[in-house]
Amino acid sequence: HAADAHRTDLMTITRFVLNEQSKYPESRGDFTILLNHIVLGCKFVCSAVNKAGLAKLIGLAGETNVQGEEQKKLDVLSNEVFVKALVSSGRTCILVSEEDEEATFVDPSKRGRYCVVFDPLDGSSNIDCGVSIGTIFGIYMIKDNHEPTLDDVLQPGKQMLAAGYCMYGSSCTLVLSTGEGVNGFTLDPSLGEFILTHPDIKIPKKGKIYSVNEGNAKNWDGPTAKYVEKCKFPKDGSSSKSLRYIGSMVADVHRTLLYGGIFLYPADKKSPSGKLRSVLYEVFPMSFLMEQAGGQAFTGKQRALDLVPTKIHERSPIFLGSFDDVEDIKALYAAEG
Ligand code: AHM
Ligand code: MG
Repeated sequence: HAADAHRTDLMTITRFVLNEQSKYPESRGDFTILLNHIVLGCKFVCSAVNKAGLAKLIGLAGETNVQGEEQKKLDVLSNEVFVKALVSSGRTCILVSEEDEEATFVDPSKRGRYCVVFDPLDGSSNIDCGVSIGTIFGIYMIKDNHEPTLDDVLQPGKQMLAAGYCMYGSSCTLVLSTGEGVNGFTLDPSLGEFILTHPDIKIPKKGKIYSVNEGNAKNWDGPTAKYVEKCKFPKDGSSSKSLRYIGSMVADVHRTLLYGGIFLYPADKKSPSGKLRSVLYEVFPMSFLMEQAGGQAFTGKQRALDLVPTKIHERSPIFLGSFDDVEDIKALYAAEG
């Protein structure tokens, strides 16, 4: 059809969220405004990431610019962009960023009821070789009009109102859940708008891919080692799984969500609370999305979203993905006792 050549009824992310929020009569548009500011941050970072290679080529990175200021590293720049966008939304009260040791308490004059936890640019060590990187975020709301404290963000992931990530890859994709399923939007660079391209994402019940840094195998615990062995040498006659590991959590989780399978960042004998993944701004948002898409997320001990963090930069092992695949690793940990 000629008419199909130009889609004229575009579902932008703003329109989508406005529609969703209008189901709640008490909604005053605050969430939509907050989300618009997050989207702005994502567009800014997308544009900066796309220019990163060029900046290097013309000798900007790490050097001083015309104003005599040192060129900011992209992760530092991204953090500043998100902090400013979130504060200026007038809808936030507490911000927790991977880049900042302390939480930011928003000035009372600009305060709202949302708390945002985020990793502004995850996987930034991948920038120089052009591998996909991303922003991850989770959103809580403080209960009543009390003075915000850290306890408002030290909440289990199941209390999140919304979570999402933006992947800066071959295209710029924003995946979002407000607790009613998962939807994916792709940035149309010519419009500067995120358009709904992946409505109601459901993760396959079982997948054919496992994703883990196998270089750490010597430090794995029994259940993880057994699970990966089973992926490679299944004893039940099923075919072995493929290994895919990008080393960029957003990209590895995005593939897992769309194609199915399992992503593992297991415990490590050498550093039991060592690198692992951050609870607030990595484990919780990704687990929230997985569950909303019909998958599961497990820490090795419990449902990931039940974890109660005791500090803002707390870390945890994580196993997430297709329902049946996570079920298998849960069984191995249960057998261990
Ligand atoms: P970063 O926080 O230093 O940017 O690293 C985060 C990245 C994640 O995106 C990815 O899942 C993980 O580090 C990979 O870690 P490893 O190199 O241990 O496999
Ligand atoms: Mg990170």
